[in-house]
Amino acid sequence: MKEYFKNVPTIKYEGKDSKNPFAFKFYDAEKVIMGKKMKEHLPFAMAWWHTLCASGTDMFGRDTADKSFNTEKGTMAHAHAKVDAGFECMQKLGIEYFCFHDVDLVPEADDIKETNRRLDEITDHLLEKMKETGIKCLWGTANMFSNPRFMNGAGSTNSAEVYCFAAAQIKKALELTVKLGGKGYVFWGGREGYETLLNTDIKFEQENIARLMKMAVNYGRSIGFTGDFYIEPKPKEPMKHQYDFDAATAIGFLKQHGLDKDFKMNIEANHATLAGHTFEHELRISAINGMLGSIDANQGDYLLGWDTDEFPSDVYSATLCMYEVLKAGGLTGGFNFDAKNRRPSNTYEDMFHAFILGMDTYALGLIKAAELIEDGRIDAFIEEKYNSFTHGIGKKIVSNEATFEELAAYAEELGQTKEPQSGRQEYLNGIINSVLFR
Ligand code: XLS
Ligand code: NI
Ligand code: NI
Repeated sequence: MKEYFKNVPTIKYEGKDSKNPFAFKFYDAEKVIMGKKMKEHLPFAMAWWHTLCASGTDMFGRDTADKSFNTEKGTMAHAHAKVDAGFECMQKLGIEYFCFHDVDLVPEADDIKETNRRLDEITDHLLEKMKETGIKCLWGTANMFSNPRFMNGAGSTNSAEVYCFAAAQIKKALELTVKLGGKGYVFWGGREGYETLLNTDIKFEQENIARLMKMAVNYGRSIGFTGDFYIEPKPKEPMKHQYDFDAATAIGFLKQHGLDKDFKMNIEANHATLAGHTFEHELRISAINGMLGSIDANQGDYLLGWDTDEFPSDVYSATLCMYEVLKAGGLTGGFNFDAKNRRPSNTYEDMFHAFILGMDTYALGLIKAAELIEDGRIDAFIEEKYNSFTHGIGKKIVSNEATFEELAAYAEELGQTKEPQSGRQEYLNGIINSVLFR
């Protein structure tokens, strides 16, 4: 068996004092936290597209990283080499899942029938490697944004013909997800949105997207897909207005169209901040609606207005994320590193440094979030804050027994409220720091 990353050993946990660039400092897969192993709390996934396809090309320059894996790019030999390289990468890191778009796996042919044949061939290879290694599929998806035919959208397209190609791609991607035993199926609305109302019928487009999703659910269930469908909200890029702006918007859409029983959210950190929210806000909104499914673990750059898809290094953010995840009782999905190296970090070694950074950041986030929960001061503060609703008139309100007349009479009797209670934000921020940096 060919080894692609010869300079990189199997990555092991060595503890926080280790200076070995190829060791975990915090991610200790077997360590038990709040009754569960770290690797169970953190089912990490490798994103096929960033790890095995993206090579540093941007709007201003071509590839800086070599992802040819000693083959000619755009061939099936290359597609097969990516499978072997991808599994070597995951095995060396102890990553147990991967995520894919259809066209990450094989070069797209001119005829969809040939593309599908290639997909059958490559997924046979994938299945073999999965059996051999125990590595699993977290989720699959169809790329309905790269091909020029989708320039006006996929589910939101003006062309019935293009709509059929979108359906055909989803149908195939669902079949592949079932074949690979994927836990989820993602809809990220790459071109589902618009640039100007002057050429757009939003209502029509959104109804057509819902139709496509309904057909996908029906078909998926009919071929034995029992996992979750996910919407991955994003406010903009590539479109100026993306329909799945944020979790609240996507959840509203799903409820409106009766899709909420089959769908959950796949929340991406960088998309959250692009929407003007914190990552933890998006997680909380999903969780309180029973729709926290999976996470695209990355981070953005607050100085830049686009999806930079950086590997997570911000422990503060990872802690607040894991706080939400632990409080929600964990994810049904996992943590997909939808993240890529910076363009000048162009070697294989950099690839591994990036994953080590990301996995250590989430491990630290998990450790610290568990400590915050055990500390209990935040929970205690929130409980105390809403205390007035646990008895008397407050209790009547939340048990839906109060009337407007009664509440108004209560207010009139008091004449004036007591001093408003402090929100104590600075005190609470201090607690986070004291737990993070002890
Ligand atoms: C792009 C999205 C994409 C999805 C999968 O911004 O994050 O990578 O995760 O289509
Ligand atoms: Ni993204
Ligand atoms: Ni993503």
